[in-house]
Amino acid sequence: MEDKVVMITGASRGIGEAVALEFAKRKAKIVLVARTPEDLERVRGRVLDAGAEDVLTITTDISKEEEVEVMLDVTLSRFGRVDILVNNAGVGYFKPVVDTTLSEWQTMFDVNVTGLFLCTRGVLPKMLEQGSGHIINISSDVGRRTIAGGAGYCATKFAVQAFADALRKEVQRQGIKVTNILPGMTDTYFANSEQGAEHKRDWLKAEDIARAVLYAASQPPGVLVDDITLHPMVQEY
Ligand code: NJP
Repeated sequence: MEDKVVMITGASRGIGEAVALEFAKRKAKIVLVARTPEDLERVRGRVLDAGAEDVLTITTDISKEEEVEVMLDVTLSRFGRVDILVNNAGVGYFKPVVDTTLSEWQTMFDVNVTGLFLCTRGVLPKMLEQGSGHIINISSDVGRRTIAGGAGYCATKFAVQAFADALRKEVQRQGIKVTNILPGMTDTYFANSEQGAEHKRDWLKAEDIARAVLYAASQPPGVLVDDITLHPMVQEY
């Protein structure tokens, strides 16, 4: 990963932080993206300690087109390229449809789908110019199946899967890979929950997802990993 420029959204905690640390250990140049500057600064310190060659933090709400444009301008003026985009930022509200507000519905689509589209569309011209690049989406196991109480969230992740599958067909002949990682229940702060809570003891750890991202990202140029699904042994699937 030396000299590779890896941009990670939702990098201020949870899975995004773990992904950043995995790439840092392999001496990549890392761009950390999220909305909370203090959290990004904390992760920046950890990522530098872990061995990253260089780190850039950019405070960005990925659902806002103008902020994503600035994020890309700043990245390209610093590094001149993007080799890997990890579309990880995501939000979820889990409740029956009848109780789901329009604002919750829209926030899930704005971040999980539109934000992912904006970041992907933003890096593609540079990747096409490079003739190489890798878009890795942190989707969800509920991007291929559904759960009661998660209709809106499932719909966003099904959208991610469809978007990625179609995009892969568009760009794979131009040297660009598209991979979806589909985690099951993972111990993070997701959906305003507590990381390390007792009931999550046997769930996947953020590092488990990060290793899957690394696996996909470290294949030879001719090998394309479409999807990786992971879930904890305790989760019925
Ligand atoms: O969640 P969490 P995870 N613009 O809440 C950022 C998927 N997944 O690590 O902006 C930019 O700890 C937020 O930072 P901040 C899930 O759908 C999870 O578990 O400062 N960034 C934080 O860094 C998601 O796609 C589970 O608030 C924004 C990060 O996103 C991915 O895993 C299961 C943002 C969220 O960290 C990572 O989630 C599954 C915005 N508008 C899929 N909004 C699971 N944990 O069980 C949020 O199947 N962020």
